[in-house]
Amino acid sequence: MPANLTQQYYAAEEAYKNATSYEEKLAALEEMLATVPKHKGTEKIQADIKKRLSRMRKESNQTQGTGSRQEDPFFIDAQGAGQVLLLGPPNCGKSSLVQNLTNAKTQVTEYPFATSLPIPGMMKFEDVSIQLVDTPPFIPEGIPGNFSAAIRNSDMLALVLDFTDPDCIDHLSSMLEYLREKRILRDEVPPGVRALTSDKVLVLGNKADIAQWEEMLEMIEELVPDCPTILPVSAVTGLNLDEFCKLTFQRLQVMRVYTKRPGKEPDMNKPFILPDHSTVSDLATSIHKDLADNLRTAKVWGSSKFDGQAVNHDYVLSDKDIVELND
Ligand SMILES: Nc1nc2c(ncn2[C@@H]2O[C@H](COP(=O)(O)OP(=O)(O)OP(=O)(O)O)[C@@H](O)[C@H]2O)c(=O)[nH]1
Ligand SMILES: [Mg+2]
Repeated sequence: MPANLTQQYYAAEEAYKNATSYEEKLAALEEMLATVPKHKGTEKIQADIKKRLSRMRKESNQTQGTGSRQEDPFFIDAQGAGQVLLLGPPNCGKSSLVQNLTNAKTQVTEYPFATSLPIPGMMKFEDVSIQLVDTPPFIPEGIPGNFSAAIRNSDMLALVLDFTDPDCIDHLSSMLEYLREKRILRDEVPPGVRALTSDKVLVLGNKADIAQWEEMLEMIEELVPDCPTILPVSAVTGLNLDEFCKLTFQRLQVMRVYTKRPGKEPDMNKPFILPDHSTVSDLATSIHKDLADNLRTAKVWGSSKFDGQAVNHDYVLSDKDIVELND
C-alpha cells in the first residue's frame, strides 16, 4: 500500500535531517509522528519513528539522570492560563517588564547580560493568572538547545525591543528569522505539533517613555515584512501594560468557567481555564475523570438562552459561563 506522505511530513523529515541539537531532533521526530498519515501503508514508518523517539528519550535519561527535564534550568513548568516567554536582546528591559507585571524577583541592571537563567512570575489579568518568563539575552547565533526547546514549548512569545536603540529593527528581524528558521514560528501549525503562528507573538517596543516610538513604529512597518502586532510599552511608567495583559489573554485563546453545586452560589474566586470552544464534557474531564464518566445533567448560566438552561454534554461553553454539573 502506498504511504502517500504529505508535504508537512517531508518538511518535518527534512528538519530532522538538518537538526543539530537533541531538542531539535526530538521536536522534528514528534512532528514526523504527528504528520505521518495514519493508515496501513505507513505502519512501518510510524513504528520506526516511535522506536527512534523512545531511544532518544532513553539515551537522554541515561546521560542526564532521570527527571532531567525538571533539572533543566531552561525548562519552566507551565502554570496558569498559559506561558509567555519574553525574548529580546541584552538590556532591552525584559527583567524590568517581568518585575513590573509579576511578583517575580528579577534582576534589573543598567549593564547588559544580567539575567543568566529564565525566571517565571505570574501576571494577573482580571481573575486569571498568566505566566511570564524572563529569559537571558537572546543572541541568535548562540542559543543553547534547551533555550530553543523552552521557546518552542511556550504558548506565546513577547519579543521585547529597546525602542531607544537604533539597532532594534535589526534585532527584531534577526529574532523573527531565527524563529522561522527553527520552524518555531510558522504560517500554519498542524495539530499535535509544537510551534507558534504569528498571532501568538507580540512585539513590545519598550522604553517608550523616552523613545521616539511613533517614528520607530513607522520604520518597522516599512522595513519588517509580516511583522506580528507591535505595542509601544514602558516598564517604568507602565504605558500600555494593561493592553499587553488584555491582548495576551485574548491571544491565548482560553476561557474561564466557574462551577456551582446545585442550590449553592457559584465559586467565582477560581475559574477553570479551558481552551476556547471547550464543551461541558471537556470541563468535567478537566475537573475529574470520574465526574466526566458519571456526568448526568448540566446547567449553564451566561451563554445559554436563559439562566440555568439544561444543556447536553457537547454544549460549547463561552468565557465567563457558570456551569452546574450533576453526577
Ligand atoms: N526609561 C526606561 N528604562 C527602562 C525601561 N525598561 C528597562 N529600563 C532600563 O533598562 C536597563 C536594562 O533593564 P533590564 O530589565 O535589566 O533589561 P534586560 O533585558 O533584562 O537585560 P539582560 O538581562 O541583560 O538581557 C535598566 O537600567 C532599566 O532600568 C523602560 O521602560 N524605560
Ligand atoms: Mg534581564
